[in-house]
Amino acid sequence: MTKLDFLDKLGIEDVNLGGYSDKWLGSGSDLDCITPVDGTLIAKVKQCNPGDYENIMQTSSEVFKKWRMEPAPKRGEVVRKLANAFRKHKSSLGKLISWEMGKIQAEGEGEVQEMIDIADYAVGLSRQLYGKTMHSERPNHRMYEQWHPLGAVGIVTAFNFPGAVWAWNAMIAAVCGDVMVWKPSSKTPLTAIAIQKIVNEVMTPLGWDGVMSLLVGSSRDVGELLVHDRRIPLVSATGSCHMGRKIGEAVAKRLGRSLLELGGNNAIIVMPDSDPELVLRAVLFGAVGTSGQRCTSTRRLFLHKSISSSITEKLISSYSQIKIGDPLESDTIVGPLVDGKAVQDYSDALEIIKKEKGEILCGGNVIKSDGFYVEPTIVKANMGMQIVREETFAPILYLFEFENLEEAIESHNSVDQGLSSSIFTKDMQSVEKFLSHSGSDCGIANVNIGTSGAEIGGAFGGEKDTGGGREAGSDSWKIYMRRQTNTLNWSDDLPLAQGIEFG
Ligand code: UN1
Repeated sequence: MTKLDFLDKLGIEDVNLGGYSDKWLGSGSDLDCITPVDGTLIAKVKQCNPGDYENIMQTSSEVFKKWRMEPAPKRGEVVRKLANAFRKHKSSLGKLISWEMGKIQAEGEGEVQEMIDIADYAVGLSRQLYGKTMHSERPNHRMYEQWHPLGAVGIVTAFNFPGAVWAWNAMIAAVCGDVMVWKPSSKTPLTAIAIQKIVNEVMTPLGWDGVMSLLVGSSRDVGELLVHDRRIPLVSATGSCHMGRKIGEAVAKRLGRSLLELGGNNAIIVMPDSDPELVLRAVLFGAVGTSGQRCTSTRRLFLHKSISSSITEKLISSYSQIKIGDPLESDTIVGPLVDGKAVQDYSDALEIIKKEKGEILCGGNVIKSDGFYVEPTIVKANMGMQIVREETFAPILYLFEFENLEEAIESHNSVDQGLSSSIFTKDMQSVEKFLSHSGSDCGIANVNIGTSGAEIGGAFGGEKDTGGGREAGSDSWKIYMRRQTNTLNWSDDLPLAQGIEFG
């Protein structure tokens, strides 16, 4: 992989994908990289084998001993340099993401912005890894807690956010004093390599090689090793519920920690008093953005029956104007799906929809061309259909009608996943009902905002089969550290807690 023609074509000279001799590239078998834009082979990447894995783990374990002793604000300073490097390469990296996995350029660049945002956040966090001080029940004693670095973090990421989700984990874990080993999706190794090269540009001159390592390889060859490795106290994984369940079980078996951010089946509830313009824009971005391949994508739309037909008409009319095509063309709204398997999943879902008597209101076809394009689809459905309970990673939106909010919330919560949700209304009681203990059961619940496009400042993740993990902002950092409770006695006596007299 010395010269890649597509980089010239995209005009991104500052993305360096390196050569075979780079130490972070593997010595195992070749992985074919196919762009979904036109279905052509754009590169071959050397994958890591178990021997490479072992080398990486040994280096990481050694580097951890030094990195953990670096003061957290100094680690923050290193992350600040990474943020600047991401800024420098934002446009090119955004284009590469588009070319490798198919999201439109605006979203590709938005993803790099998300990497920059979380890095900036982590810089501030590096001075705010606070522990509590408690009042001891014993005289002249002091109690407090400290947060220490945890060790090596395994980061398993999906193709749909090939950079941002790594950054959510890596930037926070870095200021927490951890080292990390990243196994990206085998569908997006080039983005991972480009990011690792940027990391190396910053870290190598600072002497911090090995804090962040990359492991391009199959689940069978290296993913399994990572999941079962007791040297990795935390495995953070993003992907399907099926994959997450396997990882969660394996990590739990060795009493490790896992942070799981898995599938969603996200819905918007639209009340009669909502602003139809806002609803339309939010549904479009949520349902067809990233070609329906976000874990936060809007998959279900609950429409109050008084506004159902007018919103449905408007939606169908908007869908008919969507430009589908090359994600790097500025007027494209929907790029391709990631690969042929994703197109097959879309087709299979449509077959089931027809069998289950869902009514296809628009779309429903695979577009015959080079690349992996499908039509965004709207289906009139009911919650009795099995397919609406599944997360199909494609732009298929199911519509449901409801009469009252309680009924809508019940249907909304009746699926296995619990990631993101939203309501459109101006009525305070409806808002509070939706956000109350008996409202949305999701990790994310929005008002007059769609289900996707969360900011990094909040904790991101969801309940039930979504896995329960929280990444990015708020106090998500705590899972990347180990808590230690310290009790100090500065008296001349040894009083026991609970007033126990002993001996
Ligand atoms: C994902 O799809 O795994 O909230 C992450 C969003 C993005 C992140 C999605 N900020 O849609």
